Amino acid sequence: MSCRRSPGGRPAARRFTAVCLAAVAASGIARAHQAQPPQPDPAREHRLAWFRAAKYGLFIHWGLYAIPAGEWHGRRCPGLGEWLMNRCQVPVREYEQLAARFNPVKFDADAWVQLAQDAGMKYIVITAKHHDGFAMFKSNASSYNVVDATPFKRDVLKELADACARRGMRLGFYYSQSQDWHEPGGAGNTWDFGPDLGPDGRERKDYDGYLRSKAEPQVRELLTRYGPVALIWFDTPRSMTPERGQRFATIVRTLQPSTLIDGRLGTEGDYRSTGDNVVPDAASGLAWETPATINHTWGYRTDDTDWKAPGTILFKLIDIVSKGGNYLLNVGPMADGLIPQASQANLRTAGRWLRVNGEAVYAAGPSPFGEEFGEYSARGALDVRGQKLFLPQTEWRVTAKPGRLYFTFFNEPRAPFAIPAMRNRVTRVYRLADGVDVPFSAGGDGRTTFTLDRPMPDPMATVVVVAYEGSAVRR
Ligand code: FHN
Repeated sequence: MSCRRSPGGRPAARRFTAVCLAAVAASGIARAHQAQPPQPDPAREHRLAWFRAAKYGLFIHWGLYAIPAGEWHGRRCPGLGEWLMNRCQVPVREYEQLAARFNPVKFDADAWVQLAQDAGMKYIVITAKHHDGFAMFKSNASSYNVVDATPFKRDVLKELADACARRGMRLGFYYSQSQDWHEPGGAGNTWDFGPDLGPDGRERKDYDGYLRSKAEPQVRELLTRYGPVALIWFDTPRSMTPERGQRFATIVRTLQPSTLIDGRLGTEGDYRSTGDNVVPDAASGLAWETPATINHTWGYRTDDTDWKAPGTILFKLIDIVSKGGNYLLNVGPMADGLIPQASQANLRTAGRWLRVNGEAVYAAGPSPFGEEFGEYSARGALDVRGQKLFLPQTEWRVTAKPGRLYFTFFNEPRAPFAIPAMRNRVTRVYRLADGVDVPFSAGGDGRTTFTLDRPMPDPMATVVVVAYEGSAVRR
């Protein structure tokens, strides 16, 4: 992936690039394999139309790692649940025995889709194959899959695809194209198969053999057996040269030209993926997405119950939308097929808010202002990456539609609250939730003020709509 500054951006806008790139580096995606920034492309814009409107998606990390759930032979493995095999250096021959125990009899695809709908999410992305190499779908390319290797014998992706089709939910597949710890030629398993690269930096494994015999055929299977695929979410493009990345892109474009490619293939994708849980400090008009955890892991761990509260989820969603991005928020189902109840409850609470206030989110564009995001330290302080320290503000955010601005307050604003200067005449100010007018007055300095009732009608987040003349803000 790569992140590029928006042309002519204000100082805050310039922050998008640095934060994005640093986050990518931190998430283990080598700079050398960042994709080139997408060139203007009408076909891509057409593909992206639904994605830009959707704004909010459900990420699902589910696989064999849900069984150990962070613990191997009584020892807690540090880090992400889905990285257990790597972090505890579990040999393939041991780890693959988990398949014989995978029998999630409580898995109900319709219930998962219902959760996404209740949460107000517009697309789902599920791990078809994560770095452990286990496919959650029937595959002819490898018998290490949920149908052939488990007592469950059900094709999880097929059931989810059917439920999504029934319920009008878009479905995309996460596919770890590069790391595959089950295969001698895949990247990442150094404990069974030795280092990926020799001391001279050259590849030591038959990586292309793995790509051609497993990864590429499996991506073809995903694109031919499950109906329309909204997107393929590639990840950690180690050793993904542009030529290798292009092979995947060609498969996607040939089999399903409307399918989106995320920003982590290793060659140009359709949109930018930030680092995990990273939200840039500024807006961008280019399509982008933040993948994020609802606790601190993607795959289920019994010891991580630190769920983000509904108010936090809503702040992050609206913060991201006000900067032009999408929020792909993850849940980690358990080995029995259920999604932890507490995470469901928080998602549903946020979803109830969205049912009332969704107009401020879905298909909304970024803020025309930017000063509300925060500012650089006036004392010239540096952050941990040695870059100018950005001090974020989290009091309110703005999202936009033609002729309308949506001010979402997360704390009671000053009374009166002065909206940033704009030349358009404000015609009406009202609360989105109940349509009640909010008194406003135009100041001589071009700043309209309004006063919101106290206490704030919805303490979690209250949206005030500012209607104005014209379709775009003039400053
Ligand atoms: O290594 C993976 C990780 O397990 C998880 O899937 C995340 C989701 O964005 N991606 C990688 C790390 O960035």
